[in-house]
Formats: sequence, C-alpha cells, structure tokens
Amino acid sequence: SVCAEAYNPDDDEDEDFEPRVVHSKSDEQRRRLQDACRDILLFKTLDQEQFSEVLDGMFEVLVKPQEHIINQGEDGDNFYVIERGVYDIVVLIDGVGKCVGKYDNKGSFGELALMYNTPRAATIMATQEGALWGLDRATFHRLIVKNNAKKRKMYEAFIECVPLLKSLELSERMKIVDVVGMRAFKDEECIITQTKAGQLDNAEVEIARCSRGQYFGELALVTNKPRAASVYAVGDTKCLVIDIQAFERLLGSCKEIMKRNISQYENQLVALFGSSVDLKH
Ligand code: 1OR
Repeated sequence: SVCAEAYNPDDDEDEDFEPRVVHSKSDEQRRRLQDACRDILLFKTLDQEQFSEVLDGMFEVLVKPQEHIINQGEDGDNFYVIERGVYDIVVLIDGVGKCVGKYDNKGSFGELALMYNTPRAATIMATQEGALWGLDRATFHRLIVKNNAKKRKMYEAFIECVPLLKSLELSERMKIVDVVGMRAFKDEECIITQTKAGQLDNAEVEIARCSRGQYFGELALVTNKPRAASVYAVGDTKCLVIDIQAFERLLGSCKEIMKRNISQYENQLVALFGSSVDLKH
C-alpha cells in the first residue's frame, strides 16, 4: 500500500550523520568571525550550540577588486557573511546587468539558492579588497534550513495577523519568516536613532506608540532619507527584524501601502507642531 505523509524536516535524519565540518581558526580569527556574525539575522534564532557549530563550519575567503563571489544563474555552493569590503548586487534586467544595491562592510548574502534550491538570483561582485566568511551548503542546510521549519511554526500565527502583510500570499509571508531575526530590547533601550544633520539638538517629544503587529523603521527604507525619528522600547520588548535587501526583495509590493502611511505621519507632525515637515522628498 502507499502511505502519504506530511513532510517533517525532523524525520530527515540522513544528513545528521554526515561528518561535522570544522575549519580550525586562530583566536584572532575566531574573534573577527564572531564580530562579523553578531548582527546576522539568519543566526538570531539559533540556540548557542547551533550557533557555535555554524562558527566552526565557517572558513575565511579573501577577495580582490572586481572578483565575482556569486554569479547569477549558477548553482549555490556557499552562504557568505561579510567581514569587510563593499560588494555590488548585480541583476540581469532584459539581458543587461544592473546594479540594484550594495553591501557596505556588513551583512550577508547567498542564502536564497541554498534555502530554496534555486539558481543564484543575483551576481555579487567585490568593488575593493575584502574578506568574507563562507559556510558550505550542507552545513547551512543542516543548521539554518532545518531551523527555518521551527521558525515558521513559531512565527506563522503572528505574521498572519500583521495588517501590513495581509496583502501577501502565504508563501510570501513564509519567505519573510525564513529571513527574519528576533531581537529583544530592554525598557527604554534605543532601537533606532534619529539622524539630526546640522540641526539644533532639540528635546525629544513622543509622537506615537506602536504595539503588537505594527511596524516601524520603514520610512528611511521607502524614501532613502535619514532616520526621521528615534524609537525606544517601552517595557521589555521583542521585535522581528528584516534586513534592507530582504525588505526590498520581499516587501517591494507592500511599499504602496507604506507610502500611504507617510501622509499620516505628516498629519501627526502638523497636529503636534503646527507645521509640516516634508518626509517624502
Ligand atoms: P542567492 O543564493 O540567490 C545571490 O545568490 C544573492 O544575492 C541572493 O542569494 C541574496 O542573498 C542576494 N534579489 C535577489 N537576491 C538578492 C537581492 C535581490 N539582493 C541581494 N541578494 N534584489 C535586490 C534587493 C536590494 C532584488 C532584485 C530585483
């Protein structure tokens, strides 16, 4: 007889018997690696043991100007965390390579082909000398992709009730869950700092409070302008965090909804200060 069973990643034990890859490192290398990985969102939901296995599995890669670390269309071999250097993100549009963004001395790339078994979605090119930390496909799969199944279970219900994400399909929402990290903030901790270019350092005024299911931090990403407000935790809080490239990739279709909110922000400012600040231009 034939028995149909739902896929359970925990049953998929084969690769657990694969030998663990350990690339030995000097204390100094390990310290640099740990620094580079501190803010990597994909690692933010791993437990300590998993995280230290990830660090064991990583190896240093030095790159030269113009070097292609990843070529669009190829199969995925490694995931990369940036230690230093500037990298262009180049995507073929109508057959022509176009630079659609860059990584500036921080961040990570190369997760998509490994997570979804797809060809590389972009070319990543070093614009100067740099250093990366690579993680091979099998280790990435064993530690990160498997953890994603747990993440989906944990955050699915929450993401369902975020109004901004209502317009997305389930599969799109799950892709967001795959790349978010969780960050906890203590009461009064500063989450975002307003950029005050050449202005008088005025006293801060509370203009709004966000709670469960709401979002902040999108304005600077939508308008490419400096941070327009500071954000502080009220009580101990937990936030799901998405990085800018994933934001562009996954929430591009939500930008129109977010833009509508900008006029609301402007109205709030008028109500408070009697004058408008142009947030959009
Ligand atoms: P990968 O394994 O597909 C290329 O190899 C990597 O570039 C990819 O994983 C991401 O980590 C990274 N679209 C697709 N991939 C991107 C993008 C991107 N940005 C970075 N990567 N877009 C640009 C968003 C700023 C959308 C372009 C249409």
